[in-house]
Amino acid sequence: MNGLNSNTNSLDSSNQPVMNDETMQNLCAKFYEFVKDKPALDREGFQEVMKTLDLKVLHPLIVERLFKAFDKNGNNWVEYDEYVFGLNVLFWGSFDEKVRFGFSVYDFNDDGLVSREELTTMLYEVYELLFDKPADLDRLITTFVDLAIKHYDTDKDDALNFVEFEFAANTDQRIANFFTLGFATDSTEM
Ligand SMILES: [Ca+2]
Ligand SMILES: [Ca+2]
Ligand SMILES: [Ca+2]
Repeated sequence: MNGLNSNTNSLDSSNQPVMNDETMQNLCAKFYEFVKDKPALDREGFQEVMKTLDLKVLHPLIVERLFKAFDKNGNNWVEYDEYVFGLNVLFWGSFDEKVRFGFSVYDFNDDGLVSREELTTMLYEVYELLFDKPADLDRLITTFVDLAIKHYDTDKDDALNFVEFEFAANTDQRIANFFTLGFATDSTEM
């Protein structure tokens, strides 16, 4: 894997999670297997679901952030409708829906901004979700974050609000890949 090069202009976009109709139907059918005897999916069950997807490395923070993004009513359970909705957004949502979903994953203190720290922390996790870990990951992430803030933080608060985040994803294919956790690249909407 090439990953980010020194000027972050040639992000290789392979290794996105793969999903087809059959996998999606299986996942929907298996909801109650993952739920077991509980009322809905808890974090443990949700992690089991995520393990069935073709993702490289799933760090606990990513699982937690995805769980939060799926749990739209915030009751700490992922119910069937949230589960199907979340999977549909991830795999068949419009590009905009995936960016919005990605923003909710990255903004982990839910203050409506993706801070430099949040961006850095999430990029480490997302990088390993999508790519093999290069030796110089620290440098790649630092460079990427610096460039993303420099180019897209238009109001200069050292953070990306949703408009800035969305604009970055719409403008730069590499950023789109990261901001949508790799789920947008297969989209027919692109
Ligand atoms: Ca819920
Ligand atoms: Ca935030
Ligand atoms: Ca900003």
